[in-house]
Amino acid sequence: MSVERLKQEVQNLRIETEENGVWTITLARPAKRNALDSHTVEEMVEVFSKAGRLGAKAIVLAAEGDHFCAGLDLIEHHDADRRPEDFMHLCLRWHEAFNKMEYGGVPIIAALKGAVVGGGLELASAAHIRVADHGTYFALPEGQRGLFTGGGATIRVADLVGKARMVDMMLTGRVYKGLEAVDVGLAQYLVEDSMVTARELAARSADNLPLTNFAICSAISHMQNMSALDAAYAESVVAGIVNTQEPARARLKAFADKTAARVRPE
Ligand code: 1HE
Repeated sequence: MSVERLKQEVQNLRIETEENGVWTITLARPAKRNALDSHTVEEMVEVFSKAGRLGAKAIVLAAEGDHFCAGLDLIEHHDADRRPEDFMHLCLRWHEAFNKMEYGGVPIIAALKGAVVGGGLELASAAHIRVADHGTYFALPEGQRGLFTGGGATIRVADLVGKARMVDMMLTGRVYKGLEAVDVGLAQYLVEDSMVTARELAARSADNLPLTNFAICSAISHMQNMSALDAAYAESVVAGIVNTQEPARARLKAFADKTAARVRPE
């Protein structure tokens, strides 16, 4: 499968690739506020399974229209009148897509705007960096819709904001935005233009060695799932491989030669 073929295969996502290895994957159902229907979820499984192997060094996850993502396609869900096992299997496909993102080893930077709600927040929380603008707002309206989260919020959103805040968001429909959203951990950046900043962060990430990024964007998440003892062991194994990789030698030499950039506060 080539990148060009993948680009042609998807309908609800748009894929753009740049010379520096940065891909932009755009949710492209703005008329439906980028609500995630089952077809879009399948496209995400496909794209995020293949991006790393097809050369993506970093990914900007963007959205067409005024809103990042309105979550589960409520109209499809209403019309499908699903049985419990149907919805369980659908959730497992959401997990497949979002696990490919979180554990796939390619940095994903979400350029957020407008509504990042319900399953849209579950999607955003599977990215490695979240960039919000001043119009971005976060909520889990499942409680008010008679629903429950099914795309990993109980793990990833709870991880970002803590259990008490997540419960409050679901019980009361509380909406977070602006600096408060950053303070509680829903976004790491609050900027004028989330797309511009996400592209900058992606380009910067793509300059790292791919194996280093793989460890950052896969091993850390895996280690969070382990006991401290096992995580420390796994960390030593990953560091053994990453920290002795051949391409790192030139970077270490540059430091020793005093030609490499120093860490400065500006
Ligand atoms: C949708 C959806 C959707 C919009 N499914 N079609 N998610 C929610 O509860 C969010 C529901 N959506 C909203 O609250 C609002 O639509 C928005 C704040 C996102 C945007 O408002 P607005 O005024 O710009 O748009 P709108 O007029 O509400 O909707 C425009 C169209 O998008 C309209 O379709 P149209 O064919 O009548 O034009 C809407 O039906 C459609 N649309 N949101 C389907 N979500 C794995 S479990 C995950 C659990 C959940 O995610 S629960 C869902 C939570």
